[in-house]
Amino acid sequence: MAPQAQIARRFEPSVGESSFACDVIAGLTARPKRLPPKYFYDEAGSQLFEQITELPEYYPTRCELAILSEHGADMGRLLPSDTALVEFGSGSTRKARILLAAAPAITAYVPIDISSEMLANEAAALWRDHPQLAVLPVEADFTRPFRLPPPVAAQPRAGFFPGSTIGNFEPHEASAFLRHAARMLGRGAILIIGVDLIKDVGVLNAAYDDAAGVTAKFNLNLLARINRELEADFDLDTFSHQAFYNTERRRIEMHLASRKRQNVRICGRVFDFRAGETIHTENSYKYAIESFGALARGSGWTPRAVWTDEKGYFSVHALAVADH
Ligand code: AVJ
Repeated sequence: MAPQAQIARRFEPSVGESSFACDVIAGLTARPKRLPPKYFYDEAGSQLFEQITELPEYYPTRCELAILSEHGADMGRLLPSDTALVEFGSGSTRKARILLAAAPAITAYVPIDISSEMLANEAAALWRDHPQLAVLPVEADFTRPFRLPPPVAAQPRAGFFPGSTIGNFEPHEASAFLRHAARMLGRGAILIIGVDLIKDVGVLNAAYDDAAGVTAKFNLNLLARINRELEADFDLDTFSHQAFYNTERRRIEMHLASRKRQNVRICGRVFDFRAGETIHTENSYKYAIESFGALARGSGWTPRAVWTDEKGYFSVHALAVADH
Protein backbone atom coordinates (compact mmCIF):
# COMPACT_ATOMS: atom_id res chain seq x y z
CA MET A 1 0.00 0.00 0.00
CA ALA A 2 1.34 3.46 -0.86
CA PRO A 3 2.46 5.32 2.28
CA GLN A 4 0.05 8.22 1.78
CA ALA A 5 -2.82 5.72 1.74
CA GLN A 6 -2.11 5.00 5.41
CA ILE A 7 -2.76 8.59 6.36
CA ALA A 8 -6.33 9.59 6.95
CA ARG A 9 -7.33 12.05 4.26
CA ARG A 10 -10.10 14.57 4.49
CA PHE A 11 -13.58 13.09 4.17
CA GLU A 12 -14.06 14.05 0.56
CA PRO A 13 -14.09 11.58 -2.29
CA SER A 14 -11.21 12.18 -4.70
CA VAL A 15 -11.54 12.26 -8.48
CA GLY A 16 -12.07 8.79 -9.89
CA GLU A 17 -13.64 7.26 -6.78
CA SER A 18 -16.68 5.14 -7.67
CA SER A 19 -20.16 6.28 -6.74
CA PHE A 20 -20.21 3.38 -4.25
CA ALA A 21 -17.07 4.81 -2.60
CA CYS A 22 -18.53 8.33 -2.67
CA ASP A 23 -21.83 7.20 -1.14
CA VAL A 24 -20.07 5.17 1.57
CA ILE A 25 -17.76 8.04 2.49
CA ALA A 26 -20.60 10.57 2.50
CA GLY A 27 -22.87 8.26 4.52
CA LEU A 28 -20.30 7.45 7.18
CA THR A 29 -19.33 11.12 7.45
CA ALA A 30 -22.95 12.10 8.12
CA ARG A 31 -24.37 12.13 11.68
CA PRO A 32 -26.10 9.80 12.39
CA LYS A 33 -24.09 7.51 10.10
CA ARG A 34 -26.02 5.90 7.26
CA LEU A 35 -25.58 3.78 4.12
CA PRO A 36 -27.96 3.52 1.12
CA PRO A 37 -29.90 0.21 1.00
CA LYS A 38 -29.41 -0.13 -2.77
CA TYR A 39 -25.89 -1.40 -2.05
CA PHE A 40 -27.23 -4.51 -0.27
CA TYR A 41 -27.62 -6.26 -3.61
CA ASP A 42 -24.23 -7.47 -4.79
CA GLU A 43 -23.97 -11.16 -5.74
CA ALA A 44 -23.82 -12.34 -2.09
CA GLY A 45 -26.51 -9.89 -0.97
CA SER A 46 -28.89 -10.88 -3.76
CA GLN A 47 -28.51 -14.52 -2.75
CA LEU A 48 -29.16 -13.65 0.90
CA PHE A 49 -32.25 -11.68 -0.13
CA GLU A 50 -33.52 -14.74 -2.04
CA GLN A 51 -33.10 -16.71 1.23
CA ILE A 52 -34.99 -13.98 3.14
CA THR A 53 -37.97 -14.37 0.79
CA GLU A 54 -38.22 -18.03 1.85
CA LEU A 55 -38.02 -17.44 5.62
CA PRO A 56 -41.13 -18.38 7.65
CA GLU A 57 -41.11 -14.88 9.25
CA TYR A 58 -40.75 -12.93 5.97
CA TYR A 59 -44.37 -12.74 4.80
CA PRO A 60 -44.19 -10.05 2.02
CA THR A 61 -43.03 -12.25 -0.88
CA ARG A 62 -45.42 -15.12 -0.11
CA CYS A 63 -48.36 -12.75 0.38
CA GLU A 64 -47.68 -10.83 -2.83
CA LEU A 65 -47.28 -14.03 -4.88
CA ALA A 66 -50.61 -15.25 -3.49
CA ILE A 67 -52.31 -11.94 -4.40
CA LEU A 68 -50.92 -12.02 -7.95
CA SER A 69 -51.93 -15.66 -8.42
CA GLU A 70 -55.42 -15.12 -7.08
CA HIS A 71 -56.18 -11.75 -8.67
CA GLY A 72 -53.88 -11.55 -11.71
CA ALA A 73 -56.82 -12.05 -14.06
CA ASP A 74 -58.70 -9.11 -12.43
CA MET A 75 -55.57 -6.97 -12.85
CA GLY A 76 -55.35 -8.06 -16.49
CA ARG A 77 -58.94 -6.96 -17.11
CA LEU A 78 -57.95 -3.37 -16.24
CA LEU A 79 -55.51 -3.35 -19.17
CA PRO A 80 -56.46 -2.53 -22.78
CA SER A 81 -55.54 -5.16 -25.37
CA ASP A 82 -51.98 -5.09 -26.71
CA THR A 83 -50.54 -3.55 -23.51
CA ALA A 84 -46.79 -3.28 -22.87
CA LEU A 85 -45.87 -4.18 -19.27
CA VAL A 86 -42.97 -2.04 -18.01
CA GLU A 87 -41.36 -3.46 -14.86
CA PHE A 88 -39.35 -1.03 -12.70
CA GLY A 89 -36.21 -2.74 -11.30
CA SER A 90 -37.17 -6.23 -12.40
CA GLY A 91 -34.40 -8.51 -11.11
CA SER A 92 -36.15 -11.87 -11.34
CA THR A 93 -39.20 -12.25 -13.61
CA ARG A 94 -41.01 -14.55 -11.17
CA LYS A 95 -43.82 -12.11 -10.36
CA ALA A 96 -44.17 -10.77 -13.90
CA ARG A 97 -44.62 -14.35 -15.14
CA ILE A 98 -47.72 -14.75 -12.96
CA LEU A 99 -49.22 -11.57 -14.38
CA LEU A 100 -48.29 -12.49 -17.97
CA ALA A 101 -49.96 -15.90 -17.62
CA ALA A 102 -53.15 -14.34 -16.21
CA ALA A 103 -53.37 -11.28 -18.49
CA PRO A 104 -53.60 -12.06 -22.23
CA ALA A 105 -53.89 -8.29 -22.88
CA ILE A 106 -50.12 -8.03 -22.31
CA THR A 107 -48.19 -8.53 -25.56
CA ALA A 108 -44.88 -6.86 -24.69
CA TYR A 109 -42.67 -6.93 -21.59
CA VAL A 110 -40.10 -4.22 -20.85
CA PRO A 111 -37.94 -5.03 -17.80
CA ILE A 112 -35.86 -2.07 -16.59
CA ASP A 113 -32.81 -2.92 -14.51
CA ILE A 114 -29.27 -1.67 -13.90
CA SER A 115 -27.78 -5.17 -13.74
CA SER A 116 -27.29 -6.00 -17.43
CA GLU A 117 -26.30 -9.63 -16.89
CA MET A 118 -29.34 -10.59 -14.80
CA LEU A 119 -31.51 -8.55 -17.18
CA ALA A 120 -30.23 -10.34 -20.30
CA ASN A 121 -30.48 -13.82 -18.74
CA GLU A 122 -33.97 -13.31 -17.36
CA ALA A 123 -35.22 -11.72 -20.59
CA ALA A 124 -33.85 -14.59 -22.69
CA ALA A 125 -35.42 -17.23 -20.43
CA LEU A 126 -38.78 -15.45 -20.45
CA TRP A 127 -38.80 -15.10 -24.22
CA ARG A 128 -38.02 -18.85 -24.55
CA ASP A 129 -41.13 -19.61 -22.48
CA HIS A 130 -43.30 -16.96 -24.23
CA PRO A 131 -42.12 -16.87 -27.85
CA GLN A 132 -45.15 -14.77 -28.89
CA LEU A 133 -44.26 -12.05 -26.32
CA ALA A 134 -42.10 -9.07 -27.34
CA VAL A 135 -39.40 -8.91 -24.64
CA LEU A 136 -37.55 -5.59 -24.74
CA PRO A 137 -35.13 -5.13 -21.82
CA VAL A 138 -33.82 -1.66 -20.97
CA GLU A 139 -30.61 -1.27 -19.00
CA ALA A 140 -31.20 1.80 -16.81
CA ASP A 141 -31.63 3.15 -13.30
CA PHE A 142 -35.43 3.05 -13.09
CA THR A 143 -35.55 6.11 -10.80
CA ARG A 144 -34.01 8.24 -13.59
CA PRO A 145 -35.62 9.20 -16.91
CA PHE A 146 -35.10 6.49 -19.56
CA ARG A 147 -36.27 5.98 -23.15
CA LEU A 148 -38.89 3.31 -23.77
CA PRO A 149 -38.08 1.04 -26.73
CA PRO A 150 -39.66 2.47 -29.93
CA PRO A 151 -42.09 -0.45 -30.59
CA VAL A 152 -43.71 0.24 -27.21
CA ALA A 153 -44.32 3.92 -27.90
CA ALA A 154 -47.47 3.15 -29.89
CA GLN A 155 -48.91 0.66 -27.36
CA PRO A 156 -50.94 1.20 -24.19
CA ARG A 157 -48.62 0.87 -21.20
CA ALA A 158 -48.82 -0.59 -17.71
CA GLY A 159 -46.14 -0.20 -15.07
CA PHE A 160 -45.31 -2.99 -12.63
CA PHE A 161 -43.49 -2.27 -9.36
CA PRO A 162 -43.86 -5.26 -7.04
CA GLY A 163 -42.08 -6.20 -3.80
CA SER A 164 -42.91 -3.06 -1.81
CA THR A 165 -39.61 -1.64 -3.04
CA ILE A 166 -41.40 1.72 -2.80
CA GLY A 167 -41.12 1.23 0.98
CA ASN A 168 -37.38 1.95 0.76
CA PHE A 169 -38.18 5.53 -0.30
CA GLU A 170 -38.96 8.36 2.10
CA PRO A 171 -42.62 9.35 1.56
CA HIS A 172 -41.58 12.47 -0.43
CA GLU A 173 -39.30 10.28 -2.58
CA ALA A 174 -42.11 7.76 -3.07
CA SER A 175 -44.27 10.62 -4.31
CA ALA A 176 -41.50 11.78 -6.67
CA PHE A 177 -41.12 8.23 -7.97
CA LEU A 178 -44.87 7.95 -8.66
CA ARG A 179 -44.78 11.25 -10.59
CA HIS A 180 -41.76 10.02 -12.54
CA ALA A 181 -43.53 6.73 -13.35
CA ALA A 182 -46.60 8.65 -14.59
CA ARG A 183 -44.40 10.76 -16.85
CA MET A 184 -42.49 7.73 -18.20
CA LEU A 185 -45.63 5.65 -18.83
CA GLY A 186 -47.78 8.49 -20.18
CA ARG A 187 -51.48 9.12 -20.69
CA GLY A 188 -53.92 6.32 -19.98
CA ALA A 189 -51.31 4.17 -18.22
CA ILE A 190 -51.98 1.80 -15.32
CA LEU A 191 -49.53 1.07 -12.49
CA ILE A 192 -49.66 -2.21 -10.57
CA ILE A 193 -47.70 -1.71 -7.38
CA GLY A 194 -47.03 -3.86 -4.30
CA VAL A 195 -47.22 -2.05 -0.95
CA ASP A 196 -46.57 -3.59 2.45
CA LEU A 197 -49.23 -2.83 5.08
CA ILE A 198 -49.09 -1.64 8.69
CA LYS A 199 -49.74 -4.59 10.97
CA ASP A 200 -48.98 -6.17 14.35
CA VAL A 201 -45.58 -4.97 15.55
CA GLY A 202 -44.51 -8.50 16.53
CA VAL A 203 -45.12 -9.74 13.00
CA LEU A 204 -43.21 -6.79 11.52
CA ASN A 205 -40.23 -7.11 13.86
CA ALA A 206 -39.92 -10.87 13.29
CA ALA A 207 -39.93 -10.39 9.50
CA TYR A 208 -36.78 -8.24 9.74
CA ASP A 209 -35.06 -10.05 12.62
CA ASP A 210 -35.55 -13.72 11.80
CA ALA A 211 -34.59 -16.59 14.12
CA ALA A 212 -32.13 -18.11 11.62
CA GLY A 213 -30.21 -14.81 11.39
CA VAL A 214 -30.42 -14.51 7.60
CA THR A 215 -31.51 -10.86 7.72
CA ALA A 216 -28.62 -10.13 10.11
CA LYS A 217 -26.24 -11.68 7.56
CA PHE A 218 -27.89 -9.65 4.77
CA ASN A 219 -27.41 -6.43 6.77
CA LEU A 220 -23.79 -7.26 7.72
CA ASN A 221 -23.00 -8.17 4.11
CA LEU A 222 -23.02 -4.43 3.41
CA LEU A 223 -19.88 -4.11 5.57
CA ALA A 224 -18.41 -7.24 3.96
CA ARG A 225 -19.02 -5.67 0.55
CA ILE A 226 -17.27 -2.46 1.63
CA ASN A 227 -14.32 -4.63 2.78
CA ARG A 228 -14.27 -6.48 -0.55
CA GLU A 229 -14.63 -3.49 -2.84
CA LEU A 230 -13.22 -0.49 -0.98
CA GLU A 231 -10.14 -1.80 0.79
CA ALA A 232 -11.77 -1.53 4.19
CA ASP A 233 -11.18 -3.43 7.44
CA PHE A 234 -14.59 -3.72 9.12
CA ASP A 235 -14.50 -6.55 11.70
CA LEU A 236 -17.96 -8.02 11.19
CA ASP A 237 -17.92 -9.68 14.63
CA THR A 238 -17.88 -6.25 16.27
CA PHE A 239 -21.12 -5.05 14.62
CA SER A 240 -24.61 -6.29 15.37
CA HIS A 241 -27.83 -6.28 13.39
CA GLN A 242 -30.73 -4.21 14.74
CA ALA A 243 -34.21 -4.12 13.22
CA PHE A 244 -37.34 -2.65 14.76
CA TYR A 245 -40.64 -1.06 13.80
CA ASN A 246 -40.77 2.69 14.42
CA THR A 247 -44.48 3.15 15.14
CA GLU A 248 -44.46 6.93 14.87
CA ARG A 249 -42.81 6.94 11.44
CA ARG A 250 -44.50 3.76 10.23
CA ARG A 251 -41.32 2.09 9.10
CA ILE A 252 -38.99 -0.77 9.85
CA GLU A 253 -35.53 0.59 10.54
CA MET A 254 -32.41 -1.50 10.13
CA HIS A 255 -29.14 -0.48 11.73
CA LEU A 256 -25.69 -1.92 12.35
CA ALA A 257 -24.42 -1.15 15.85
CA SER A 258 -20.75 -1.08 16.79
CA ARG A 259 -20.27 -3.27 19.86
CA LYS A 260 -17.24 -1.23 20.94
CA ARG A 261 -15.35 2.00 20.38
CA GLN A 262 -13.20 1.47 17.28
CA ASN A 263 -11.64 2.90 14.12
CA VAL A 264 -12.32 1.49 10.66
CA ARG A 265 -10.24 2.23 7.55
CA ILE A 266 -11.98 2.62 4.20
CA CYS A 267 -10.20 3.79 1.03
CA GLY A 268 -7.33 5.17 3.12
CA ARG A 269 -9.63 7.17 5.39
CA VAL A 270 -10.31 6.51 9.08
CA PHE A 271 -13.82 6.47 10.53
CA ASP A 272 -14.36 6.27 14.27
CA PHE A 273 -17.26 4.57 16.01
CA ARG A 274 -18.40 5.10 19.58
CA ALA A 275 -19.45 1.98 21.51
CA GLY A 276 -23.09 1.45 20.55
CA GLU A 277 -22.98 3.90 17.64
CA THR A 278 -25.14 2.77 14.71
CA ILE A 279 -25.13 2.96 10.93
CA HIS A 280 -28.69 3.36 9.62
CA THR A 281 -28.85 0.98 6.65
CA GLU A 282 -32.51 0.76 5.63
CA ASN A 283 -36.04 2.04 6.09
CA SER A 284 -38.95 -0.07 4.94
CA TYR A 285 -42.09 2.10 5.11
CA LYS A 286 -45.46 0.50 5.75
CA TYR A 287 -48.75 2.04 4.61
CA ALA A 288 -52.44 1.77 5.30
CA ILE A 289 -54.45 1.18 2.12
CA GLU A 290 -56.05 4.62 2.47
CA SER A 291 -52.80 6.46 3.15
CA PHE A 292 -51.15 4.91 0.10
CA GLY A 293 -54.19 5.87 -1.98
CA ALA A 294 -53.82 9.46 -0.74
CA LEU A 295 -50.11 9.47 -1.60
CA ALA A 296 -50.94 8.19 -5.10
CA ARG A 297 -53.67 10.82 -5.58
CA GLY A 298 -51.21 13.53 -4.62
CA SER A 299 -48.68 12.17 -7.11
CA GLY A 300 -50.57 12.09 -10.42
CA TRP A 301 -52.50 8.83 -10.07
CA THR A 302 -56.10 7.75 -9.39
CA PRO A 303 -56.57 4.53 -7.38
CA ARG A 304 -58.60 2.01 -9.42
CA ALA A 305 -58.49 -1.20 -7.37
CA VAL A 306 -56.67 -2.82 -4.48
CA TRP A 307 -56.22 -6.45 -3.45
CA THR A 308 -54.83 -7.97 -0.24
CA ASP A 309 -53.95 -11.45 0.99
CA GLU A 310 -56.30 -13.23 3.38
CA LYS A 311 -54.45 -11.97 6.47
CA GLY A 312 -54.41 -8.39 5.19
CA TYR A 313 -50.62 -8.23 5.49
CA PHE A 314 -49.79 -6.99 1.98
CA SER A 315 -51.53 -5.02 -0.76
CA VAL A 316 -51.32 -4.70 -4.53
CA HIS A 317 -52.79 -1.45 -5.90
CA ALA A 318 -53.87 -0.69 -9.45
CA LEU A 319 -53.55 3.05 -10.19
CA ALA A 320 -54.46 4.96 -13.34
CA VAL A 321 -52.65 8.07 -14.56
CA ALA A 322 -54.83 11.05 -13.60
CA ASP A 323 -56.11 13.12 -16.52
CA HIS A 324 -54.04 16.16 -15.64
C1 AVJ B 1 -36.75 -5.42 -1.06
C2 AVJ B 1 -36.99 -3.35 0.08
C3 AVJ B 1 -38.87 -4.76 -0.21
O1 AVJ B 1 -38.03 -3.82 2.80
O2 AVJ B 1 -38.84 -5.82 2.97
C4 AVJ B 1 -35.90 -7.42 3.47
C5 AVJ B 1 -35.73 -5.47 1.77
N1 AVJ B 1 -34.66 -5.76 4.01
N2 AVJ B 1 -35.39 -7.67 4.67
C6 AVJ B 1 -38.07 -5.01 2.46
C7 AVJ B 1 -35.45 -6.21 3.04
C8 AVJ B 1 -34.63 -6.67 4.99
C9 AVJ B 1 -37.16 -5.50 1.33
N3 AVJ B 1 -37.42 -4.74 0.06
